[in-house]
Amino acid sequence: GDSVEQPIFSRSSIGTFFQERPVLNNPFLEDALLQKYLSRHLPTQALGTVGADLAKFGERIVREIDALGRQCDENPPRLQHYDAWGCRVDNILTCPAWARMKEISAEEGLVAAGYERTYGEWSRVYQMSKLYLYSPSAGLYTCPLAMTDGAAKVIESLGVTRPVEKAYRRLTSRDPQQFWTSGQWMTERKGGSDVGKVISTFCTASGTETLALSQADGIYKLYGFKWFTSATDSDMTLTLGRVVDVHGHTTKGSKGLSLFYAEIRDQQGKLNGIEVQRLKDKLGTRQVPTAELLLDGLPAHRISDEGRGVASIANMLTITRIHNTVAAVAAMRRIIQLAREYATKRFVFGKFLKDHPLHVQTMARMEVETRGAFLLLMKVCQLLGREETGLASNLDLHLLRLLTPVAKLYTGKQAVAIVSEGLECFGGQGYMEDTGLPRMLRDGQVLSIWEGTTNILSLDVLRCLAKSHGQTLQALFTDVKAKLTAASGNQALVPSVNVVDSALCRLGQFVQAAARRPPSYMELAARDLAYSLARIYIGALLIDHAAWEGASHADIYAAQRWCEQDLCPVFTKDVSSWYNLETPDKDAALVYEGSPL
Ligand code: UCC
Ligand code: FAD
Repeated sequence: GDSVEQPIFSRSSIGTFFQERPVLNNPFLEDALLQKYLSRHLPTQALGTVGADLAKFGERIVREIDALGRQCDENPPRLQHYDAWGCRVDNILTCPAWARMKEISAEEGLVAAGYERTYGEWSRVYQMSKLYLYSPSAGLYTCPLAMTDGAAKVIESLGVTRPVEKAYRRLTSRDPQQFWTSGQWMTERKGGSDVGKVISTFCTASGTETLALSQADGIYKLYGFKWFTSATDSDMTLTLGRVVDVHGHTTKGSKGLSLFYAEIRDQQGKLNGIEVQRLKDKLGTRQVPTAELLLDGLPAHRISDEGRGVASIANMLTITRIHNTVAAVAAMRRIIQLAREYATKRFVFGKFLKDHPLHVQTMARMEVETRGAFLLLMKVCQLLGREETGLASNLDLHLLRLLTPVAKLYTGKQAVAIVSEGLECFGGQGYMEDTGLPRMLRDGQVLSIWEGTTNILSLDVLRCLAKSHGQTLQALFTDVKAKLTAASGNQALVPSVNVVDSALCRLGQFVQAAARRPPSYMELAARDLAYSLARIYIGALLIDHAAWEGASHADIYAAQRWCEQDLCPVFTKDVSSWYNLETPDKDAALVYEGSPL
């Protein structure tokens, strides 16, 4: 046996082995797919500057930003209700790292880049690529940035005129002294998903109860209670309220909602008719202050036509849902980046983790999911960029509308699964808070809840299919078909092309059959339909990427592996028994068995 000369576990001696920790390297330089995507799509002149900027930013993330993100996590915001002299102040106190993130966001143009449009139709791809590198190190500063971007988009679409001209300039500024962030206050106690409808025998008032009282000078004062308001330390907000007419009446339902712009603090820095009830005690996203607010005469400008609140804020939802997708895909990519690095250092059963085929298979499965999600994200960003530079075809516009909720709902769920698997790649250490890893899972869980839950977004998919009378779906079919046709000459991809083609065909048959059923049928199918669209479209994107001349064997392999899974869940289940009229009762009986209800 081994001869032991000196005891290594005694008194202050705690052993000689310490596991090498995972190290974060430049996330841009280690992201083969992002680099390949940019070299394939960006015009040559843009590629040089964009690539250099992303490489430099990647370095800044490693050197400076990642540590700031950790500090935001370790020093969550606090609410100070009263000052030392007993005056009510409702100060939300954030840490210096959070303030620094605001400066960095301005300096790096993390919102501005989307509006400067330096790279034409590729400007959104550039901006979102930057946010994608930033997100896992950002200490959730991406949350206010998402809403800031959304607010700028709403203002741009409604017109950059008084009273929101100044706000637009500040939201899109690169000057840290000028830069503003915005909130998005939609949710009230009666409804987050349902901000407007709620008209039933159980409930007479509508989801949003905030009242907007018109003032002599043309502005309004808002009275209400906002149940969730994130990044409440923002400078301004967009919010919904119900205008009270001269007779003291409001219009019920969504048709009574208008969109308002409000500045949160006055010239002296005091809250403008707002009381902060409390900060939320959250599972994750603890870096971000999320508050409950009493609006007690908040001065606000109505910026939509009366009753067009929901439709007007929809532009904000599109942008924040894309940011949500960025956050989801970025979390997946980061956990894989760290896990594969760790696998070169952790030595078990006589070899490094990277030499255990079963462990590598686990990471390969995560990688395939992440690649698919990444290509879907980039497609949506590309479409947004085309729309904003007037280059979008009708097909592009339909695809943007459809793929935005599809990407948000699909990647939100994927992120939780992949990050959870990713934590396991570190064994017990993946569960230890001070590694910084568990935070990723806690923060990931919100991605399927805020900005529209999975079911709400599945219903949004149905809404846009219905509103376009099938044209949106047709656009997706046309685009998938074109990608498959272009790739069909590549022998290695033929089986994958056939699988996606037949899934698309089944989806078409399903939708045709569903059109002859009552609407309740489609409602029950909504989530499976959204998943089918996501999986089929991602399959087409992976194939399209793999068929590109610059693609690697790994790109081809990723496409093949994706296509091994069930791409069309809506069809492969016994649909006639799953989505029919008896199902809700059977589901309810199953769920409520044993419950007193
Ligand atoms: O959660 C929040 C902030 C979290 C912090 C920020 C994180 C950002 C990500 C960061 C990553 C790190 S803010 C709260 C978010 N809340 C939601 O997402 C609400 C979820 N609920 C829905 O989306 C519902 O579908 C509603 C509220 C939109 C449903 O309302 P209605 O009143 O039932 O809607 P209608 O009647 O169907 O539609 C009203 C109008 C229609 O237009 P018109 O009147 O012209 O026919 C719709 O076509 O709004 C239009 N519309 C849309 N248009 C509705 N949804 C959309 C859409 N998605 N795109 C375009
Ligand atoms: P509910 O609508 O009560 O949903 C409960 C469940 O019912 C969900 O599973 C949902 O999918 C399902 N469901 C609801 N309706 C249907 C339907 N028609 N068919 C099938 N299933 C359905 N909001 C803001 O406005 N601003 C913010 O800054 C903000 N920040 C947030 C921060 C955090 C950390 C969190 C967790 C939430 C935040 N929210 C914010 C609120 C968030 O947007 C809502 O909580 C979310 O949209 C869900 O709304 P709800 O809570 O009313 O859930």
